[in-house]
Amino acid sequence: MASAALAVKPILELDFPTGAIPGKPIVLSTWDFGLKANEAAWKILSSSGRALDAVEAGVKITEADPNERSVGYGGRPDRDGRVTLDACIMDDFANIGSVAALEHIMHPISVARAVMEKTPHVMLVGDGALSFALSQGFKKQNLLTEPSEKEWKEWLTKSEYKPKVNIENHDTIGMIALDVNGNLSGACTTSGMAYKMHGRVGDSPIIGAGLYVDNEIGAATATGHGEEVIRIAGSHLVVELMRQGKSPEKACQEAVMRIVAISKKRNQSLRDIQVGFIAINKKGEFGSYCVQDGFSYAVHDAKGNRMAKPDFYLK
Ligand code: SD4
Repeated sequence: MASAALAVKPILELDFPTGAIPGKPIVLSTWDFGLKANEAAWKILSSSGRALDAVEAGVKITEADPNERSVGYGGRPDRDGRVTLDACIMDDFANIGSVAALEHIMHPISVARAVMEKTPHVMLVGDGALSFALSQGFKKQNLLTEPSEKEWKEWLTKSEYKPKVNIENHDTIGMIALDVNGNLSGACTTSGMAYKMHGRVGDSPIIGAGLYVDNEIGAATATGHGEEVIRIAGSHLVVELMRQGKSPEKACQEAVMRIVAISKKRNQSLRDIQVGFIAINKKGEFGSYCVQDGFSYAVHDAKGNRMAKPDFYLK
């Protein structure tokens, strides 16, 4: 019996990197650009790397892609034609770093990580964030691409700020990962809502709103209308709901239901709002929920890299 069992290659060795158990490692990220980003993160996770390194490497792919008219380079500008970027990162030791309204830098997530690792602070904004980035060797670049500039000029003819659900607010990559050692980290990066007021900051660089990680419990990140996510301290809420025993999906759903309840109180039309949360817990279970149809996320685990569609409130 014993020798026959030994002859069979253990399933863990077949399907998972050394030391891994089912559910670990795993990486989740928002929207379909998450698929490419997950590939980069998976390279690190599947060779037993840290979740922190994986999420940074993952979202950098989206930041550098000029065809993603949403995150980093090529992102839609604010109403003054300026591409201003928000990003934050959080690791398993509750180390945090963030930048907001940062201009001219291709990889705000790496600047956020430098804030986390090299300064006594957790958040730098605007010119201060730019000066810090330059002092760290990041290069100043023009991030406004021709197609984004053209669209902005067309927008200017009416100058109506009514972000189109799932399009102009399809602006963020949030990524959360659990590594083979069972440690969690997350990253979130965006050019924010298209045609926002100059200086507007969304949820994405705000720890607790756009991203939260508690290495004992789980991690969550958000996409969509940042104002609504901030109003409920969304990602922190999702993690706290998981702490209370909710599954990742139920936790995301309950957070969305807060947004629903608040929007009713504030007489806000829910049809004009999209918010999606994604979450993983410490066991590697994952889930998501959003206000309305149109949001999807990418999951990469030992079974491969694929898109998943969450359930939503507005049917
Ligand atoms: C923001 N939450 O700046 C971001 C935008 C976004 O999908 O996520 N869009 O409010």
